[in-house]
Amino acid sequence: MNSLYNKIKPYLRTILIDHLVNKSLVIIPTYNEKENIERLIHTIFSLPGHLNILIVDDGSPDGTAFLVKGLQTPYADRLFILERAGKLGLGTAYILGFKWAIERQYDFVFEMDADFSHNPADLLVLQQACMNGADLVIGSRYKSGVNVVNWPMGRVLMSYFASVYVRWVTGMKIYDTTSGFKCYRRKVLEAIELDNIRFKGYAFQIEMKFTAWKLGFRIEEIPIIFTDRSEGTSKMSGGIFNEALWGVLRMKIRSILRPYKKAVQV
Ligand SMILES: Nc1nc2c(ncn2[C@@H]2O[C@H](COP(=O)(O)OP(=O)(O)O)[C@@H](O)[C@H]2O)c(=O)[nH]1
Ligand SMILES: [Mg+2]
Repeated sequence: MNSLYNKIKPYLRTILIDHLVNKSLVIIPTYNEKENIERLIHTIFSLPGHLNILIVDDGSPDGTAFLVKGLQTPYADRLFILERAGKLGLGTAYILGFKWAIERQYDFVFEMDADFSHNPADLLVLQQACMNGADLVIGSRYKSGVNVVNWPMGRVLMSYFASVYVRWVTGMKIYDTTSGFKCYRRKVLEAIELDNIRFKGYAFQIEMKFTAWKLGFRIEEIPIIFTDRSEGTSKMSGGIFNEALWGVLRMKIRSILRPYKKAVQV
């Protein structure tokens, strides 16, 4: 808790002031995260400021949604949950969450995993970068070296070279193109045609960044340390990797045939 405090200390004053005027929502998609979800919710709510949380659970058989609903009494009006009947994928879970956030006029909207791979204290670092003027802030594993802890070497190499490949195909100057730890200003989500976002897994993360970049939004990468989950199991599969491999090429070709209308004048 002490190191958490030291990390957020420099941001404390601005965060407390900004939280009086801004509304922030952390969207967390879950599928079988009973080992992590309660501790994560408590940790986020222990941060300074007034972050709200929206869980999008896909009918987790392990009862994740039940645990979340149990916390809605102590955290009334800060903790929300959307439930879908079955495992429909990360991408559509986020799209549902984004629409929910836009309807309720949240100013800052985060994407975050449920498994503590993303350090909750970094939420404040990402938000601060948004407050300093960025439209989309990415928590980046590859901005300064390779900051991944506890992943097998094969998975690190696959993820790193996937990012290199995406940079090469798309031309985006982003090091961590598949990162799922982000903070959006609402206007970015409003400008993206969410119903046209097609992909579900890692490719969803790429497509959101690519679209924001094509629309001319200001994107910033902040180095973070990503630590593999110590509880529960990964839900990512080979199919999701293939979607990214071929999907990026298709996405690039589509963008040439159907150019994006800039939301931002540069
Ligand atoms: N709602 C929902 N959440 C999902 C789905 N697949 C994965 N998740 C969540 O997405 C986050 C990232 O998944 P994870 O298994 O940790 O992927 P990895 O870190 O790439 O191995 C976690 O919070 C998962 O619970 C899904 O189909 N639906
Ligand atoms: Mg994970």
